[in-house]
Amino acid sequence: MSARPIHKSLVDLRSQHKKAFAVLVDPDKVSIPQINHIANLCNDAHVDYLFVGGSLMVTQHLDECIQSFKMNSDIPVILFPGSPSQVSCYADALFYLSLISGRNPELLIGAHVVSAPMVKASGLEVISTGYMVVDGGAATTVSYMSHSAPIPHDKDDIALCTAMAGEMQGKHVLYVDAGSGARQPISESMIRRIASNTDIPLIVGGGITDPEKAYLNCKAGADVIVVGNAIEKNPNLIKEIANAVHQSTVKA
Ligand code: 1GP
Repeated sequence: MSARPIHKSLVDLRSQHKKAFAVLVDPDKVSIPQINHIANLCNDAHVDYLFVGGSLMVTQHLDECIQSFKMNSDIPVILFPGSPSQVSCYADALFYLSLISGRNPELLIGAHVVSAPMVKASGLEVISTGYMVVDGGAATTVSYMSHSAPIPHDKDDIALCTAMAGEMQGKHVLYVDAGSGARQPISESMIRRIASNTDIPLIVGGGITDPEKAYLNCKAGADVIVVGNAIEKNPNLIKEIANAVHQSTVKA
């Protein structure tokens, strides 16, 4: 088996023209019975990844959340941390996020220096991630917390150059995010520009609320679609969006 199985699975998506669906869970917003229910829905829908993370982490049950999910599902769990403290050795991998769209040194390297010993000791698979926040039409938590302006929604060129820089810096993947609950998700034209000019896996999320948008994003070149907020409101969307994402592979 690959020494970095999760990273390999993401790279394989692009080379095999497959699309994946990731459900994002914020431990602050789910109880343990709810996470068990989500695990069952994810299993039924053949969800590809569970992303776990939140901007704040007010509650202390990150480990418990992941352990409960793992007791009910074999779906890989990847940490999507909002802060350096959000590390759990029960996950399979961690997005080591560098906010390359921002100009806050703390989120480019500072927090990484602080968390490096803890991350190393966790034994987690580390996925170096070029994290790009794009204006989603609402003041999202990530923009506020990061003290960074997002990339303007219609500036595909800036997004493309940022993505190219991330790739050339050696990031393993790109995560382009309009922010949780964004009013305007990432445009298909921005996804198309980035996907057709970079070769590393492209993860897209923020404000995706329906299967049609997920499908169109895949067609535009996203390799992984992430949905959190909409699923919190309507867990039945898990199956609908998973089907749309996987269908986009079939009709390549
Ligand atoms: C946010 O990309 C994720 O960081 C998902 O966004 O919660 O709007 O689906 P939503």
